[in-house]
Amino acid sequence: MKFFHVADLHFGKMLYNVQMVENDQPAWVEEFLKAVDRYQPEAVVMSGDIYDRRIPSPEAMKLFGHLLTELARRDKYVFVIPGNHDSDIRLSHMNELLSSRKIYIAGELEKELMHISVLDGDKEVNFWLMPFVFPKLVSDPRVLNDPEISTYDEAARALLAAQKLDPEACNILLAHQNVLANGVAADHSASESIVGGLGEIDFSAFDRFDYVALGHIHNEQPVGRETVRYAGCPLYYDFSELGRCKDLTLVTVNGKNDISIEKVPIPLLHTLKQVSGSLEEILEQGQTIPDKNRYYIQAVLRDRHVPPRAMEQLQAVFGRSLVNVKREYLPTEEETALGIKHAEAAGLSIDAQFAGFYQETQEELLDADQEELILKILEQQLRRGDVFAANAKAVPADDTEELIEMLLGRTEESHETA
Ligand SMILES: [Mn+2]
Repeated sequence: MKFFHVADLHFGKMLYNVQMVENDQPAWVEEFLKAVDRYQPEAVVMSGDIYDRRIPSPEAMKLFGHLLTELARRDKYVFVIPGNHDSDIRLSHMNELLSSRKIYIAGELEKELMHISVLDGDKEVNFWLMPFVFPKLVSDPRVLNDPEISTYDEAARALLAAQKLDPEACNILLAHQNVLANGVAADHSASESIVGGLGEIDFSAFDRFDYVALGHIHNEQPVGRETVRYAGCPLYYDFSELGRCKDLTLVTVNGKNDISIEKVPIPLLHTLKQVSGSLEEILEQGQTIPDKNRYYIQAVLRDRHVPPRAMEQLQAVFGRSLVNVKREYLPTEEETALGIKHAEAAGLSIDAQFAGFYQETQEELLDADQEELILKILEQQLRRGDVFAANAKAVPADDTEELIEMLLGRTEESHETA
């Protein structure tokens, strides 16, 4: 039997100000369905992060609904697990109904993982659906009731050990975790919002499975062995993915010890392009790029001082393809010796640095209220004159509380690992 392994669809994700769900993601879905028609797999496996956020936008939900409907129309098995960006219940609440159409969506974690047996000739291929797990979830009385479990690795091993696998059958696992091989971390993209070193599980935890369809890391790659692998996110979600392969992963199960992996190209509406140099150099490069609307372009400005009207000039040349302008002034050795910090040298104000940091870690922009609060805190600090002091003191307690309250109120629904 054959199946497509996809992961980290992140329906509803934005690439800077571009709403991917308006063009790129629906275009990907149509191309994916074409590939399904062409390669005729029996199943499609989706290893988490279906949506970009726990409360998905209506457009993102419509798109996922369309994808499932079209796969059901083609009578395919569909196996889905929630990732750390998904709400397990929102994703799976119609599972019972959908399973009558061969669509299986794992929801809240239970001791016995959802598993589905598919007959391939006279052999059984079993799909095991492990939702995104973290230690507290697994050690909970309702799951393993084992307070000793404290790491992700322990949690995954204990949970998987509790499953009654048929060793004669071919066992496929869906998982959405940070998997590494013998201490070597997988190659990350910057679009994952994964805190380095957090949640690590060694690939040997999956030794009993013949193929492990992973999600979470956005760069496609095997981890430890060819048959433990990340499918990668289907589209370019960050400029750090420049040049990365976005081909589909097609898995063929010939037998328990005979699994082959094939990469299937899929056309994308846009690929990425980065242009860098001084403003003058970038504008010159811009003239030579044909068909700019096939790209999302990032301009990396390396001028010491940005010339006036730089943005206007860039937009005139690159048009709507320009999605981001980054300043990357590399300080001279002398400047470094003088202790001028990179960000300061690039001329970013502290609030802009914070906004950038927030956007990077939370995958959303500061709203007006938050921006105001940050400015207020900075203003107070400035009045105290210690923002730039080497031993800058803590933010005043009142503001800290207000900030924490606001962030908590806002991130109550946000995912587990940031
Ligand atoms: Mn993801």
